[in-house]
Amino acid sequence: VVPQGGNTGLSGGAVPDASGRELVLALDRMTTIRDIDPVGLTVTAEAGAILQTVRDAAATHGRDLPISLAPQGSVTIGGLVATNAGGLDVLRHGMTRDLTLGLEVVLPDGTVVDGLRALRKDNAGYDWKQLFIGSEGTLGVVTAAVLRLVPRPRHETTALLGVASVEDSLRLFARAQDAIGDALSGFELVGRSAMELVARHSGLEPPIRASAWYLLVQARSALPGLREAALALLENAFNDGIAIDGVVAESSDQATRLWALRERVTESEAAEGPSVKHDVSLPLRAFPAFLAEAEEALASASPGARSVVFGHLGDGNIHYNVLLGRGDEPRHAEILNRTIHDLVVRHGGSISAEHGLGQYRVAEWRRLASAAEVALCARIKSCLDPEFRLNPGKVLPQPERD
Ligand code: 2HG
Ligand code: ZN
Repeated sequence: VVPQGGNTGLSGGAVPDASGRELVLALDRMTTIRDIDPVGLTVTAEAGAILQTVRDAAATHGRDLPISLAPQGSVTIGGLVATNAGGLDVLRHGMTRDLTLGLEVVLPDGTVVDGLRALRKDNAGYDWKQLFIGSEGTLGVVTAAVLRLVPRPRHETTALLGVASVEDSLRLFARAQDAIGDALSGFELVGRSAMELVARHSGLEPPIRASAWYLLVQARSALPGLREAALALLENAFNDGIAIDGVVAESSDQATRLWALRERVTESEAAEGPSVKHDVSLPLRAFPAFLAEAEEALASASPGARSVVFGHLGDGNIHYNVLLGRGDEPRHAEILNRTIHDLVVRHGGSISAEHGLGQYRVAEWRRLASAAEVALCARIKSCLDPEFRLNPGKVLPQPERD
């Protein structure tokens, strides 16, 4: 049984195999928003409810569910929880796990476990819901969730900056933390090649000078003064030679246009051709060395391949995607994939920051994770789903079938 949400995942976690023995379990008729508590700041919604719909419903109370993903018109609550989705609001509000207060789950044996408690403090027993968040439908089917809401921030500012190096990007991140403090809500990176794809396939150009790297810096708060803080950040960065060029949005329309430069990378990359995706996280200080080594490895593995680098630098998560060169074969993609992942592990990182293992990363995780970690996960699986009824072959390799 393969549970499926909005079908927007990038790791094949909701895709059945072609054996003819797998059933897709669509939850798209469970769309009820069962409750919104604008004072207690919670929403209780069923698995098939669409993220955009839930955000719109929360907005009528002046509240927001702070999860932003480009395909939010298709993404479902069940899919968000099952994959512990990240997105563009993680810097401030964490991943879906950090927003999940309660779950209703159906176990592989049919037991319905009702843990839909809208409580911030609940230390009664094991916190079992954590097992299902990010389990990619392999341990149980999430049918409803209680998620945290936040007050909708009244003030918001977005800046786009051009910088010459990743080192300078990290310097700027430290400065933005100092200048903007808790209001810093986004720190995203787009490399030159990714920006060029957005121009070519989406027709959008950054309104600043061409740079090796672009940074989108966002601040949100109930209190005013953000624009002034962003302008001061920019000015100091120019004066100290850290930023090459930059602009602070003057209206929410302009901010939306700046964010489109970031949000449309994935579709522009797809329009360019097939790519190998690497969704990696690293300690921030490891990024300069990792990127330099990855570019070297890329050049020797396949001279025609091009990297498309972008992502959530403030969260320590970038998408190091590679467009294959003409004449590259599947074996080139495989070698590249391994080489990049080896580098990630050497620098203390993870080969899946926010996209999960699904089916595409299972073998790589098995190759690189410690035997003890894999065995522990296998024990959890066999305890809850000994017959591999749920989403076989995802996260953990599927045992041989008769
Ligand atoms: C994003 O950050 C998504 O835009 C998609 O996680 C990343 O296309 C990708 O590799
Ligand atoms: Zn991402």
